[in-house]
Amino acid sequence: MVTGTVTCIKHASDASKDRYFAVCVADNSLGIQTCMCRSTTTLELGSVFEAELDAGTLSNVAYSASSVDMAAAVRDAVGRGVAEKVQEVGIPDLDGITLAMSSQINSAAMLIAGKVMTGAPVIIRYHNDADGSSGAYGIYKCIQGMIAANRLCQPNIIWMMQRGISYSDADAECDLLILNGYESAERPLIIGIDFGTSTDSDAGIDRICGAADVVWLDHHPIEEKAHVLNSKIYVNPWLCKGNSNYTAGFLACQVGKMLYAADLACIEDASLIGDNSTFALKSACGKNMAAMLDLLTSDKAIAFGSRTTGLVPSEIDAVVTNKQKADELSAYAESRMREYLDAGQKLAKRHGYGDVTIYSLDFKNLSTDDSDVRYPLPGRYSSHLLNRLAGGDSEAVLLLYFGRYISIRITPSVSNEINLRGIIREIVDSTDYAESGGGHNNAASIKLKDELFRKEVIAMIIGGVTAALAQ
Ligand SMILES: [Mn+2]
Repeated sequence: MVTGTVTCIKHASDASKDRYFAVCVADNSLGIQTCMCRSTTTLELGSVFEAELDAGTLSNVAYSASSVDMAAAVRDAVGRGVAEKVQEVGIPDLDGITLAMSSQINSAAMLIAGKVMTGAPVIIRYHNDADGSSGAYGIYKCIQGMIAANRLCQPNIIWMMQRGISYSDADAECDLLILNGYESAERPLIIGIDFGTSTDSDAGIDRICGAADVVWLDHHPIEEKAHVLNSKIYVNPWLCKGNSNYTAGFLACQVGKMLYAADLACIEDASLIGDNSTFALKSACGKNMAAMLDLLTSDKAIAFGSRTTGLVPSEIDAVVTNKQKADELSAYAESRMREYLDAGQKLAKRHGYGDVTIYSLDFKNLSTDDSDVRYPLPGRYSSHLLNRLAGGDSEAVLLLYFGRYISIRITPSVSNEINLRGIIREIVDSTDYAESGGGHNNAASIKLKDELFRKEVIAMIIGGVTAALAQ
């Protein structure tokens, strides 16, 4: 016999099927236990009941006169379950930024724990690169650890890989449709990992804020008027004496470890490697993980045979914990990347400027016979190609273009001399054929309304870069 409170109801998409209830069971021996239970008896949100709970199904349900203060029970469980202090990883400059953000990291973890424990719907969106997906995978491992340690059942978490670095009006509409399937005592939660702090997300954020709490874990330079800054919890190293080198995936891992102290060292390093961070340790396991995440997020069909749905962390876990499959995929990724880098090195055009070499390349010239395979993807390939072209310590700029997109990569020492985001902002504001643009100071992109304008825009970027270098 259990006593519980209905804290979330999930409506089955087929009305003839049973409704599902997330139930917080308060019991002296179990503490707080959240379960998605099936019940043939209709229960109301907030009602307190007694019932038999067997294999996820409630039977002999009876409303209970005893009142369970679920809010207090959740506060108590969250308070006991979430660590108070952030963990250090042993890289002093990186740890210093984590410590500076520790109160926000703790607040984010407390909020997530409360939602997870009461079964409220949580939508976690993450950028589809090694950084964003390592953040999702890190949080996933910690939530799984927390569930096991606290004997919770599977919470209502929806994982969504995000193409691009903004939260659009259409994204908000999609999330609202998902949330419509739930009634929950706690407000639903949307978590954004690694997709920018720009006004491009304003419409989506404005729309979702009325229905859900938002936690935003980012490391992109901040556009001051971006509405996402008003999220329930907004965390960004740029606000705490850090910069883009402190990656969003690494940040998400720090939030995760407050929920459960999983060993995320390889995942954290993969996040730093994926975004070319100066903090990257480049450990063997980190490099493997980064290459694997790059491959899986580029084209999940390579590992799973189909790409009809986005990649989710449980799929990442299934691959990385299967040594044979992981080795096979690593070897494939490495040889294919090498082939593309060899070709890119040969075909890139050079525009010398003093000590700095500016390279440009049309990604189309690299495509091979099996053009159905989406690995490597151009944006991420451009980072690898710049590393190859610059070969260690030389200074270089790379413009890689593909269709309407131009991806710009700059080696760290030169990026301090060039206000890349300023150049892009100027082009977007002063022309009517650049649709959008942004990113980091050493890695950014610009999207045109039509490929026709590409030549002109490339000339404008090279003009802006050389003008900055001449100063
Ligand atoms: Mn990132």
